[in-house]
Amino acid sequence: MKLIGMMDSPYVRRVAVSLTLYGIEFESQPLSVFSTFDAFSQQNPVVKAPTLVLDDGTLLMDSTLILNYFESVADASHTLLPQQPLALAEDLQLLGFILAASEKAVQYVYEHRLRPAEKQHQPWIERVTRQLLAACRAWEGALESRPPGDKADQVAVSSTVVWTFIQRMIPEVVAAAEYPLIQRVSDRFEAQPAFQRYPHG
Ligand SMILES: N[C@@H](CCC(=O)N[C@@H](CS)C(=O)NCC(=O)O)C(=O)O
Repeated sequence: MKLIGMMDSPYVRRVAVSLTLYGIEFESQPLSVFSTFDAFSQQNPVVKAPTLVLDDGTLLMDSTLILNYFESVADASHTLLPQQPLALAEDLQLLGFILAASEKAVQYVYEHRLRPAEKQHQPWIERVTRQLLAACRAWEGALESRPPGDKADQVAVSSTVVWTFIQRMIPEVVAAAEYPLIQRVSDRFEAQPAFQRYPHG
């Protein structure tokens, strides 16, 4: 099984860390969707990271779809989401905020790094920034009533890798001091072996 994509992507990293926690062996192939576009396209013509190639050649894309598959085949002691419907809905709500923050942060980065300065569209940047900060506020608020326990679950994984991505890429946009709970979760889990095995970058 091969996981294609670089660990500077919060989506690739959430899959790598989650697979490790599920106890699943895989080969990491750190191809870039930008600097190695052609090599990536030979693995997946759509060039989306993460791409996961199962041993029988089945190609899975999108971190949440990949994790859906492994969550459904994981044994009960290794699942990363709750089974009970109310607890599951609460976690999925929180993951929605985290993934929205991730998407908006990636859009912000692409707008600034991939577009020439004269083609950047300020109203779009302001819209994305507003959505990003709204998602971070909701994420911080949700962690207050649902702090992760000692064992890493999907909320802990996604919260940690997305926060590290945001703080490495655009700390000037999302001030860490305003989100102490998210920061605390990230500090705690980044020190754990599954996260250290696949560091950001
Ligand atoms: N919703 C997707 C987002 C994946 C995504 O946007 N990946 C970026 C890398 S961080 C990518 O493939 N960018 C290249 C492109 O979209 O062309 C997921 O959860 O996997």
